[in-house]
Amino acid sequence: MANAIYVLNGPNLNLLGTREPEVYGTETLDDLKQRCVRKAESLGLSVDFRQSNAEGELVDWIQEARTKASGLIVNAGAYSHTSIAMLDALLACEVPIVEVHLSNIFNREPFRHRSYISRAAKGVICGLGGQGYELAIEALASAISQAKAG
Ligand code: CA2
Repeated sequence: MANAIYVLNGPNLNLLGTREPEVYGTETLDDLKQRCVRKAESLGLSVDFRQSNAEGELVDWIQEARTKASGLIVNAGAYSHTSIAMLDALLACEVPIVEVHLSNIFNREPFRHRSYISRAAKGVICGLGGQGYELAIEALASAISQAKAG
């Protein structure tokens, strides 16, 4: 897929829209996917949107993105706060990376304040719900076109 942006979602994000709307909003994962597809299309890009509850599968997809994607958006869910394996895979991935969280991880429990994977990200967006994914796509579109120009 030329100019594809991979959007990788981690554990439990398949439950969006079913519980905890005060934290995660009312949009389902499929709603988020539609938002991303529309935003990417408006910028001449395409999106490969995926979710997994398995850390190893997410690592495999990050490795795949190294050669198949022009940019990567990752909401690693709770693995953000635990996974050095995902960090290592992201550090090996030479495409621009934006980390997104629906909730503001800094006004929640202290264990959510640290994300291991932020070290590999060009930028981090949190607390803006689904809009954060759209902003991440805009940021990647700029990074991709700058890389092409340079
Ligand atoms: O705010 C985010 O996007 C998070 O990445 C979501 C993770 C959480 O562990 C991170 O600290 C922050 C949890 C996703 C769980 O999503 C659910 C959605 C609806 C119902 C239950 C869980």
